[in-house]
Amino acid sequence: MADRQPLSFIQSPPELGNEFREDWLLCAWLESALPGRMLDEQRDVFDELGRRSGGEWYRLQLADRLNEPRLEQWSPWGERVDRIELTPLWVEAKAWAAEYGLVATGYDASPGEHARTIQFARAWLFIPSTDFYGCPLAMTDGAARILSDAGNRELAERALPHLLAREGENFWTSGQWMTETIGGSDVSGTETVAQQDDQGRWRLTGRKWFTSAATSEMALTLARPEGNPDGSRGLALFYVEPHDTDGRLQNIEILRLKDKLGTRKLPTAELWLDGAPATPVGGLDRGVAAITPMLNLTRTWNAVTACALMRRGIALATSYAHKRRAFGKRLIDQPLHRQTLSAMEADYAAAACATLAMVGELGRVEHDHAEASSALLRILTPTIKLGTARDAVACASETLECFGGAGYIEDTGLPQLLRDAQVLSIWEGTTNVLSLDLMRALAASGIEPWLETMRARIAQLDDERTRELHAIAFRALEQVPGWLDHPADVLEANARAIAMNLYRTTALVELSGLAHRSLARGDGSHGRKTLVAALHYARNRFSLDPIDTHGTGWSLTGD
Ligand code: MFK
Repeated sequence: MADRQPLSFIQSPPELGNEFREDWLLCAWLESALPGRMLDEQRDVFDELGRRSGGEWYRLQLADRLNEPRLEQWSPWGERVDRIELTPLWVEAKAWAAEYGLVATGYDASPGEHARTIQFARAWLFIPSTDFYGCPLAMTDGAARILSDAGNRELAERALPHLLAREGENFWTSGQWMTETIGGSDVSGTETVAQQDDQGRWRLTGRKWFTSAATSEMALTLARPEGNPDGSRGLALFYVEPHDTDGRLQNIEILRLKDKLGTRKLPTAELWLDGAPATPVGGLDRGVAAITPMLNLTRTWNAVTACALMRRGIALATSYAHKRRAFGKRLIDQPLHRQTLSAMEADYAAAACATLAMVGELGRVEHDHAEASSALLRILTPTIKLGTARDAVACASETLECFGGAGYIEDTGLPQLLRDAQVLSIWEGTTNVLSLDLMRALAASGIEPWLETMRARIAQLDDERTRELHAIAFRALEQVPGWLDHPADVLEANARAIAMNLYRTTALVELSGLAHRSLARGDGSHGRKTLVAALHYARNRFSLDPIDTHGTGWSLTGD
């Protein structure tokens, strides 16, 4: 047999560096948003997170690639046990999340309105190397918010010290059990029933169809107290601790783990509640309204995750472009490839600014309790969740393409980026569900909270260098009120186009604002880069979706 040909070519894989220092956009935002002393105090933690995320954690993630959580339903001796074995990285991620205060920092009093910016900047760096551990953290954050505000002292005293713990052994995560077979997005159809037993203890019976992070120590869930009316107002919000002190599930069966397209390290389960003990968090009705603080926070985490994954894809593609040679040149030296990477960077920069502005607003609302900020945040949350999710899917797809065939090969670790990103536009409300949510928010408050904020931001772009951005953003902004004058059926059919336009406009305004502030501060390096990204976004990516004003939209489906 002839000898095998010697290997003439081995491609160097992409590498990551310090993911904080290399994220110019995040650095620019933090320098502009945080008081100097506060940023200096945080810098070491950001730096350490950036180093671990691009180093040790990323290597662990690649080594863990083929592991998945496993459900063991029976003991060898016939006992029903329903134990979930987590992947090695997930087992460790809990302690890291506690140690870096990825939930607790958001509730710190000392940074005042900046607590959320600090928390989410840390999460930004943690998320891409930890296999969607951000999901339980998102729900934990939502549970902490609800229990902090609900006025149920007993539950708050029991759970909050764990949800906000900074040591792994004390730290609890929370589930959010909302989705049922009949319901999906329409939670009003929830079939789980709550009944009081002979001792007056509430017990829940029903099937929860999609419960993420099923290993959490507590969960918030919806059920209909017996005798309550149909619809979402007849639901109540309950607190559940799935395990007893011996670690056994309390009247809960794990029916199976979901076989998902992505986020496969995340143990998403189908549960049967068979009289599971539960405690009402507040009243015995209006459960959907009661759980919405959690929904709004998980949507915020969703947007942060979208940005963090975009950034990861760009970091890998950029590293590769400096190594890979084809047609006699490195990819980075080829004009079309450079342009492709720049477009991805501009999309990322815009998504990141919109998201970080929303996070800043969240911090102000929680700190100052200002009504105007809260109306603005109600508009921003669905808008930015839906826009960033769609941009993250597009960016992940483009990332794979930047690697050519290697991007399609599983053991590069790259395809996981695309599969994971796809969840972002589905979970926590699809694009359409969130567009309709935005319409409800606009019906309640009007467009003014958003319009006035954006107008004020655009007015600050009074510099020669940002004149073009001022003109484009102003034109986009001023056409919005006209759209909202249309009849309800036209508005509903156009809800997605309106939502995407609001997203793009917000993103452009916030990115332009960052460019302006960085330049005004004399931060030449960040200022120039941000300005180039804003101009690129405005000129090449900022095409407004048309609004169909002729009726309820056109249809090629149905009669
Ligand atoms: C890594 C990051 C990712 C994190 C992942 C975490 C994984 C979590 C796993 C899951 O649990 S996924 C489940 C996600 N499910 C959803 O996101 C549900 C999507 N459906 C909706 O959002 C619907 O719009 C909704 C269920 C809220 C509709 O409910 P209703 O009851 O049919 O509608 P209605 O009447 O509009 O809302 C009821 C009340 O809530 C109203 O208040 P009032 O009773 O005072 O009138 C609304 O104003 C209020 N409300 C609704 N959405 C709100 C809100 N309030 C504030 N913010 C909102 N977003």
